[in-house]
Amino acid sequence: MHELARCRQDFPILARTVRGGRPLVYLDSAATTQKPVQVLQAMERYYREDNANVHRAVHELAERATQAFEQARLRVARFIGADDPHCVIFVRNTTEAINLVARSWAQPRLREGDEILVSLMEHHSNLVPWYMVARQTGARVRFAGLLPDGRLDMDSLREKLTPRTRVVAIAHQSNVLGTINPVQEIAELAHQAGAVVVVDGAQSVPHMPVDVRRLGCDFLAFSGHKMLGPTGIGVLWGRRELLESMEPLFGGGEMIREVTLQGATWNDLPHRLEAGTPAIAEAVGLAAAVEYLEAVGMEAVRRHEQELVGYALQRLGELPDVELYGPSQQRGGVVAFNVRGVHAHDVATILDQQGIAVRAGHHCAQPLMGWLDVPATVRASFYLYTLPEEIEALVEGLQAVRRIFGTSR
Ligand code: C6P
Repeated sequence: MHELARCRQDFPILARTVRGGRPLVYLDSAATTQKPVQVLQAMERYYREDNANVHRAVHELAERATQAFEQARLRVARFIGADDPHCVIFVRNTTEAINLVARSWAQPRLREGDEILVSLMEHHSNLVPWYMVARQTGARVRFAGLLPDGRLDMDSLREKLTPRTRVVAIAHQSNVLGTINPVQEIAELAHQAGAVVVVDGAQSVPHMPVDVRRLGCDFLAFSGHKMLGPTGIGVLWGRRELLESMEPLFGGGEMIREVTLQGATWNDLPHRLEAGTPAIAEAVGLAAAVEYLEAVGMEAVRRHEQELVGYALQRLGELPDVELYGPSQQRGGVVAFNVRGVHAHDVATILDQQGIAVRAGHHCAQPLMGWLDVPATVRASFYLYTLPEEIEALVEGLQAVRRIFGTSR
């Protein structure tokens, strides 16, 4: 259980106190993770020593900045098993990555009557962009259903997958239920039906080994800030032929080959999809985060979270008024729950008074809340620096909630 406990000292923020001197218990890593000193130092060093714009000038700093930026691309590509670093497109976050696919790949290709298949557990970032495409093209968004325990209903997915399905867009791991979806199998089915597979890896790439060759998907989207990196940088990986066929969404500097009085032609990948000055220091920070994760080992990260989530489900399951959501197996380090008779926001507020940071609300997954038939849930989410003692603190915090609201029997 304590295999990764030594990591904690790398995260200065975890040593701070909150709410008048209480130790911080940070259980909101699915929203954003904390950053180790290695990432903070890499970014500071970049700004102190190498800062310049990339791909533009010949001076030494420009060369160093360009090299650091492209090294970051290489490192990220290797991390997800991508052979070609040019197929790693730096964007701001998962949301931007999925919107880029929706607008640049899907929108020009889809027609009235075409179908986009998503699941009932999608984050709005993997739903709203598809609604937007549907609105523009007359295509229809369809939903694969869930089994009562919160796993994806594969029969429902097979049933909804038709010759009209052009896109299957699916979360690798739910940010609420923690469910890990069988993306490899889904990709095979989708490809047999002739659809393109977009994987929302926001909650999987940070928490388990992910290899795009093994997944068999066509696009993978994820965010740096959810994997120890800074905000402002995310990744869209795509198959080369698909990325090359995409009309750029943004025009401007760096994405062009030539601009004349008559028009413009586009640069090669990845630049054609990265208009303007990119998030250079953030890419450097993301590379340091990847280096950190690789040193710990993604198998070890996954193991640690499996242990934590098992422990959390057991301990929270012992509280009579707590209703837990999501499957017991094949889930990541996320536990969503409600305390019967108490609104999720009240639970989160009382926990916060004790220094425990959780998220409460619909978690940008309103269709899923509808399926659960609740307005909101509380969510505790873990990472490599989370300790079992913090789960104990959560249990104690929930006992205080039950005392305050008189739910304890
Ligand atoms: N979920 C959460 O607290 P961005 O905001 O673009 O970095 O990530 C969007 C996103 C997409 N898909 C999934 C499965 C996600 O969990 C998220 C972000 C955070 O659950 C913030 S809403």
